Amino acid sequence: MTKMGAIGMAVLAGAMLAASALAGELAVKVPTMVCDMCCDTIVKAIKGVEGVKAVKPDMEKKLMLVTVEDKAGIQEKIEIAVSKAGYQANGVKADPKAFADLPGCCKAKATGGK
Ligand SMILES: [Cu+2]
Repeated sequence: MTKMGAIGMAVLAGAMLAASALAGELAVKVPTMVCDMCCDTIVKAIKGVEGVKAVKPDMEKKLMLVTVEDKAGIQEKIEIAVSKAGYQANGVKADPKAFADLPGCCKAKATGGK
């Protein structure tokens, strides 16, 4: 690599680092997720939040790994979106009305695991 090439690469790496300073991954606990249907519903709800880039579910740990553009203030928005979809997110309980509309299988197991 030429000297100029090396400098160019360093500048590029620095710029990328600066741009992603606030970006990152959040782990959102969704303890009432029991099946693939729950999973789909929650993923869709989180994807609807502005600034969310990707959602990776972890069924076993009952977690949603959310990649965001900017971490500032977004966790709350995600928690509310999940709650409105009928599921608990971290310490935020599911919205009762949304929960009532969930398919029976998801509901029965969710209430059992209080
Ligand atoms: Cu379910």
